[in-house]
Amino acid sequence: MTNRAPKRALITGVTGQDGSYLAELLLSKGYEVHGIKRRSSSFNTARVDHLYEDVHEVDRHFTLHYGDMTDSTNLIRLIQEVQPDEIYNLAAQSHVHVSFETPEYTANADGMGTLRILEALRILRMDKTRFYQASTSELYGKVVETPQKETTPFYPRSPYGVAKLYAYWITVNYRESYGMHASNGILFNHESPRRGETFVTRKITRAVAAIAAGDQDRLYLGNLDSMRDWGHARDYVEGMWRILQQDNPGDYVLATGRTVSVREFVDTAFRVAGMDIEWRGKGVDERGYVRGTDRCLIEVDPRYFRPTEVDLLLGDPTKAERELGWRATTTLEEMIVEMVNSDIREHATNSVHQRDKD
Ligand code: NDP
Ligand code: GDR
Repeated sequence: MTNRAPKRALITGVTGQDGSYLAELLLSKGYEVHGIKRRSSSFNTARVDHLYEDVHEVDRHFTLHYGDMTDSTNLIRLIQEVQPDEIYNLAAQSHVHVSFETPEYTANADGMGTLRILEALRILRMDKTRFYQASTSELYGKVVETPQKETTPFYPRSPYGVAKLYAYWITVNYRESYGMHASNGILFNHESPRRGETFVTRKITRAVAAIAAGDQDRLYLGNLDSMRDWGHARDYVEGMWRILQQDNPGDYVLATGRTVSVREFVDTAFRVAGMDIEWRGKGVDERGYVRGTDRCLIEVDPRYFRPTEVDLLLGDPTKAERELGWRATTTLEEMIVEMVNSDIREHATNSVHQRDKD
């Protein structure tokens, strides 16, 4: 029997929600995993600290390198040094609302950053390396067709969506121009206890924990009517890996096929902690009360509205089911229970107070 060398993967954005779950998955499959982390004035590796291996260990499976999507020289050198079999490009300024405040940086990191990696592979003539691009349901933006599938026309509605549109097409173009194994995963929203604190799901579950503990009075939210197709990040990183195991590259929607409003997410999350929400009022005056009382827990704050909104996302994962054998297995309710319970535990240990967050 021959001992094959382990596959080597490079993950950009390894310190993020998806990067941490993907690193765990690849390590469990015997990969040697390399991740790119940004220099920061404070620690930014909390999500992968449990995977850390001492730099002095000889046979290491998990290695972090400093890098940035805005620095081509760094990306070219790292790709040359690591010689990965697979690259997962997850790094991005990923907050839609923030992208209206930092449009140029978002274009640079999310759009040009993708080009930099593809171009590095071309310059280095690494035509065997497979490339995964973290594309997004934000490409669909304004509703043209539901459910949204691989053939649905794109109409992004934010600087983030537009930057990711460039990244999507440059990935397709390098595949077609140079025969690269370059694929897009068009992933619908996916969450987890590791979700960034300013995305709406985590903002809600953290607030539930703080309100339940008596440390917060009210949760301020923006558009309660937005509809999202929410899955669990753990399921979605499995789909990313499957996309790169295909003989041929391609573009795949990963979604649950179910959509609910922000309001319904709030209802379920508060119910998990034993609070039943009753909605009164309309538009910006809508409020959420503890049922049958005058105790107001949720208020709309227009500062969280976006200049242009994505009203409805609902994905059709048929192609991924058929070709990848992939399916989202965690239900929304299971995920909300996991997130709320995790935040209740975290709140008890940190007693961190939730305040006005984006
Ligand atoms: P996160 O925001 O949790 O993680 C983003 C990662 O990118 C972090 O590791 C962050 O580093 C890193 N990063 C940001 N800017 C740079 C930069 N200039 N150079 C190097 N690294 C950088 O995102 P998710 O894990 O949720 O998402 C992963 C990818 O998938 C993103 O590209 C996102 O746009 C995309 N996506 C996400 C979906 C979701 O629902 N989660 C759905 C569809 C697509 P740091 O930790 O230092 O901030
Ligand atoms: P999204 O996620 O924009 O879909 O992008 P987010 O959780 O930020 O917003 C979802 C919806 O909730 C509405 N909303 C609020 N959003 C935030 N952040 N804060 C609030 O207080 C609030 N109130 C209501 C938003 O208007 C929106 O309609 C996520 C990111 O992970 C992207 O990187 C990814 O590409 C897409 O999902 C798919």
